[in-house]
Amino acid sequence: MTEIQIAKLMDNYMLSNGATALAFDTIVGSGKNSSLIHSKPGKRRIKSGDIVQLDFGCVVDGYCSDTSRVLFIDYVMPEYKRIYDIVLNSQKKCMHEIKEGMKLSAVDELSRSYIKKYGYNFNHALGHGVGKVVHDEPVISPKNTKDKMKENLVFTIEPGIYLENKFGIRIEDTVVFKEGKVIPLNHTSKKITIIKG
Ligand SMILES: [Mn+2]
Repeated sequence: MTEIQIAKLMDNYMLSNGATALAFDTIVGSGKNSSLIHSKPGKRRIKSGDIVQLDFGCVVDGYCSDTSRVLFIDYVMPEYKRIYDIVLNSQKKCMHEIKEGMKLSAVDELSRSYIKKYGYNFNHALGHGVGKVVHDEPVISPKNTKDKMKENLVFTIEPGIYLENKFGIRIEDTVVFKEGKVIPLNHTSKKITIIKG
């Protein structure tokens, strides 16, 4: 299959299961294309050993969702698994350690500092508010020292690692902050997922 075919399958699934619209153009980046943050699905065909980055969201009852996952085709290269675990653990660390009143720059730092420990970084924000528009205020980035974590904030946590011309991995959930806890609003598995090619 090509990246475009995968994107079309996902779009049709969302629109056939209650979504009234897509929240943004679905991203499907396979192989090297996964290293591009806003990879537009193209004609590249999925191959054995590939990594496939998906970033997708839709609109239900006027509100947007935003989720990123990666899939592995047939097997997982050890380097992919190593990077995957760093990204996932940085996201988990952030989810567990967020506290009410924390500056959003500090929220970004929870995840980013974990990734930096391994010698990597990512040149986008850790996340953003989500509502009637998918990229809503506030932004959760090193620059946002003004806004703070507060009750009922709906936002994304989307750390990633991108190795130029090789591959990239981003894991993203839309979550809500409630009574001091981060509650994921999407429940897609984050276990290493291998698809038979
Ligand atoms: Mn996002």
